[in-house]
Amino acid sequence: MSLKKETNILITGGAGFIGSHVVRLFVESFPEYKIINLDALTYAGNLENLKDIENRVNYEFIHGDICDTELLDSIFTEKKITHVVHLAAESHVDRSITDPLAFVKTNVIGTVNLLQAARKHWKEGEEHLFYHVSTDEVYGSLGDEGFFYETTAYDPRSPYSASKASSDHFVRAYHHTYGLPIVISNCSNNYGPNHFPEKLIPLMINNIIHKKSLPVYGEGKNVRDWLYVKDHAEAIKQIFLKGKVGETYNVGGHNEWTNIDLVHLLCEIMDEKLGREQGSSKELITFVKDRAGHDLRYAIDATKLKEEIGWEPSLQFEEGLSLTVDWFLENKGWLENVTSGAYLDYYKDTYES
Ligand code: NAD
Ligand code: TDX
Repeated sequence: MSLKKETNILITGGAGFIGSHVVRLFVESFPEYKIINLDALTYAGNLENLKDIENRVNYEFIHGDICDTELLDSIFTEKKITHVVHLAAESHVDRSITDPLAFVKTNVIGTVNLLQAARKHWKEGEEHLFYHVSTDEVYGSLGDEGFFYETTAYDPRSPYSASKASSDHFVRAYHHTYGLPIVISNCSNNYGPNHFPEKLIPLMINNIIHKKSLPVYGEGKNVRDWLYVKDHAEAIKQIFLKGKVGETYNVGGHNEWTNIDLVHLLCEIMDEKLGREQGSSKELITFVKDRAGHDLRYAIDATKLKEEIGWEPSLQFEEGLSLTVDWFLENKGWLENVTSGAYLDYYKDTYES
């Protein structure tokens, strides 16, 4: 895609984990384009994540909800939005089990609201793109072998993945029915700086720091395919620039770990970095009740992305994990801010006995 001068990119969910890395990369990569970040600042949104770029001339933040159709209409009109990179979502599987409707609201209805705004404001023949960022969880759960391909049939099993699958279907439906120029990517588990400490890796880092128990669901044998968040952001940029309209691209790290092996590795890295006796953090591991409907294994085949776009992960997992632990140890204030207030209330009700 060749971008014209008048390019105004609306990034939704830009104050969240992945969104903040995408916003930063786009602001720095495209100084001639305007980057507008729309975020409702839910518990997961945090403007601290973007402190370093908040005063850039090509960046603007709008505090608002993708469920607010009037706001979307005014943003498309006033900011002359030409492209959308849509990341705003409720993103935590465990929360979707306790409150599925919140996921329907933002992930399904919010996405359709954005599609409607794009459909209303964009005319045929103009240069536009609606880029929808999605997850590998839409494909369901794998056994011990095999991979998710772009052609794998959807089989979502949690309220979260069902809501993301639904949003993917709506995005494709708007392409087929109304000719909206869209692209979708489905990515595996991300990790890295600014990851909210409700997800496995940052939760374990936070608990190791505070010598709290490390809750491993079931027997810890579930497998996830981990990708460093900056590699995902780079994939999104490359797909934004070179992806074919109407296509789907899988993004993954070719980096499968059982949860228990991953937690062991994290304990070893942190014992070393914190100057603790090797093995002391592993003693904090506690096997707890399994997640309801817990998907066994995710693994992405990202060959299409490599062959057609030329993207590959840049970091080895041990290196990425070490960088991530360093970031959390250097940003204890960030961790303390996000683990106060509502976070504590949520965890009191959910995990702590
Ligand atoms: P996150 O929970 O860290 O951030 C979500 C952001 O969206 C927050 O800033 C939040 O304030 C904002 N938001 C939520 N509801 C909103 C609403 N109604 N209106 C406007 N903003 C709203 O999520 P994340 O992990 O950064 O995930 C970003 C996207 O990437 C999601 O669409 C998710 O499904 C997808 N994804 C995530 C992963 C992962 O491993 N985290 C992997 C693949 C795909
Ligand atoms: O305390 C925990 N103990 C534990 O054993 C937590 C929080 C998780 N787990 C397990 C469940 C999963 O098998 O670790 C694995 C990873 O869990 P999460 O970090 O919650 O991620 P997951 O459920 O795999 O979903 C993530 O990847 C795909 C993101 O949260 C989604 O937004 C993304 O789409």
